[in-house]
Amino acid sequence: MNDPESEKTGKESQTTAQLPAIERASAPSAEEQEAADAAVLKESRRHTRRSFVIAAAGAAAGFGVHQWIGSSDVEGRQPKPFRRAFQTNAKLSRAVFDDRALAPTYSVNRAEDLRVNGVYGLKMALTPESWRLQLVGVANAKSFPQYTSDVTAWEYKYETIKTNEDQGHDTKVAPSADTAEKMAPADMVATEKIREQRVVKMPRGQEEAGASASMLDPDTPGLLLTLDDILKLRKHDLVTQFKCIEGWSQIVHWSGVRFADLIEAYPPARRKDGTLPRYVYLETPNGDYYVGYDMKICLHPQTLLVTEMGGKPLTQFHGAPLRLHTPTKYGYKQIKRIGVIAYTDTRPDDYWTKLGYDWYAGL
Ligand SMILES: Nc1nc2c(c(=O)[nH]1)N[C@H]1C(S)=C(S)[C@@H](COP(=O)(O)O)O[C@H]1N2
Ligand SMILES: [Mo]
Repeated sequence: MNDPESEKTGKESQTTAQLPAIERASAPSAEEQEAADAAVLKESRRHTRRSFVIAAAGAAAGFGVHQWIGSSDVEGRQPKPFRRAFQTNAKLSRAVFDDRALAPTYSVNRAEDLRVNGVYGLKMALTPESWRLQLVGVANAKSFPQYTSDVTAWEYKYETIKTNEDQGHDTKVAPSADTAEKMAPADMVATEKIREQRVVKMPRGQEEAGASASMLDPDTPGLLLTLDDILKLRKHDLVTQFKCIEGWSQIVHWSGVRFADLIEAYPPARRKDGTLPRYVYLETPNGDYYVGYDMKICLHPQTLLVTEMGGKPLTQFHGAPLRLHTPTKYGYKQIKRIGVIAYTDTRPDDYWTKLGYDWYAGL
């Protein structure tokens, strides 16, 4: 992590990776690019979720065509030119992306506190002891002590206090230190007795993108893992850059376990030809936020199931007790508060893809 080589690579990438690497119709001049960058950053600070799309579209197409994009037809939620640029980018990244290539890492003293951005599926505080990981598609699942004939029957408990107003993707709003403190898992445990808790089977699809098409059927067998089960895997630290498609990035110190180690400990049932299933589907408890991944990305050595950030346990809004980090994908694929991991051969649904964003979201 402290090796000067990777530190050097890191710096280089930092100067070039401020904004999403999106294909442009014609390359803007450095000046135009700078103006566009400034405009996007300003927009993303100033506006609420509605302008998330528009601000990003400005960045995609370059400064000056913003108006035209704003008035063009909308496919899904995404203006057409943006969508086209994205499709080209996806093809490109599939063609050139080496799955084993490592993202730059940084020395830990450069790590910052990550801002909070996006609280879909996190609005109610989850009672920590009620957390389980529903793991589906495991080979010989019945041979594990955590086996259950229906993982979907697991009941998550929530604090009855509603924890947060809808922050959407308004990057200017972060919970006050006070709120964040109140939501810290340790605190939730301490005040447990004086707080009402209840089991909530929340109705699905309450958030903007609607219900996931990949939700598990009732009576899906699998494993119910506890956080202790996860923490038995080898601890792994990583300091990488986290990039949000809204145009900001931060260096973050992550700790947790490698996704690859979970897959090794609880291997997927193989296909008839002996190969691994192609995809992995993840969702929050009760399914309000969900992402789909290629198995290959989950096996990438820098793809982590994160339990700590900056050396401290994850807070509620950062996805306690378990979130995903991969430096190979934009933030919107990095799901917070994982409730389900399912190995599958069907390409999974994905929250932001439903709203017009690229499924791969590759960096
Ligand atoms: N459950 C959940 N996970 C989520 C989101 C969300 O709204 N809900 N937003 C995503 C997006 S767009 C970003 S940029 C990151 C932000 O993570 P942070 O709040 O820890 O900075 O979380 C990602 N994972
Ligand atoms: Mo994001």
